[in-house]
Amino acid sequence: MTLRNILVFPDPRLREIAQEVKVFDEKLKSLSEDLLETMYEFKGIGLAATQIGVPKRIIVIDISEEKDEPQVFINPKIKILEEEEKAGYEEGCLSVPSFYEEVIRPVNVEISYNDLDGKEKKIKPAGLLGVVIQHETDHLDGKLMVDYISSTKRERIRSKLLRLKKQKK
Ligand code: QAP
Ligand code: CO
Repeated sequence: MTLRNILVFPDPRLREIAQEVKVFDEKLKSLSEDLLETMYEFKGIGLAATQIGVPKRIIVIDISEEKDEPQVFINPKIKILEEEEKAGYEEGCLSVPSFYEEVIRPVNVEISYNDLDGKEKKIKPAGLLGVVIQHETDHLDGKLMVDYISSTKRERIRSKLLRLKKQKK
């Protein structure tokens, strides 16, 4: 297992469209382990491969209290079952460190995905799990939580994070 670096907004690599996974091999398992290790290290509840600079359609999530329920979703696809009911959640993102913004998303969704062995699965996630899957799947399409807020707010976050990055160098 290897701890990976997490890209920070506005890194252009966060805007890439990730490629579908077609080969379910040991390399995929090892990459998923790296994602989980990196997510746990930085106290996250979700991480997408795009965030470590690997544009493949892989996301990992653990929303459990004890941090002992890792979940891996390969090639996740979201189907909105019902457009009317939406809910707001104060979201964070390891690629937008220390900023939290409310994002409104549909509540009733169905997720189709592959497991690590390539088996096709389908779930109807409840509550936070549905929110995090939607947030992480956005990353695979180059979309970020800051795209849901006003451009003024987004610009402010952008310049703050750029300034922090230059300070560190
Ligand atoms: C996505 O984000 C998410 O700013 C996962 O300083 C989170 O794990 C979707 C984190 C909440 C919906 C609701 C953020 C850790 C973790 C930070 C994360 C930070 C340390 C973010
Ligand atoms: Co994120």
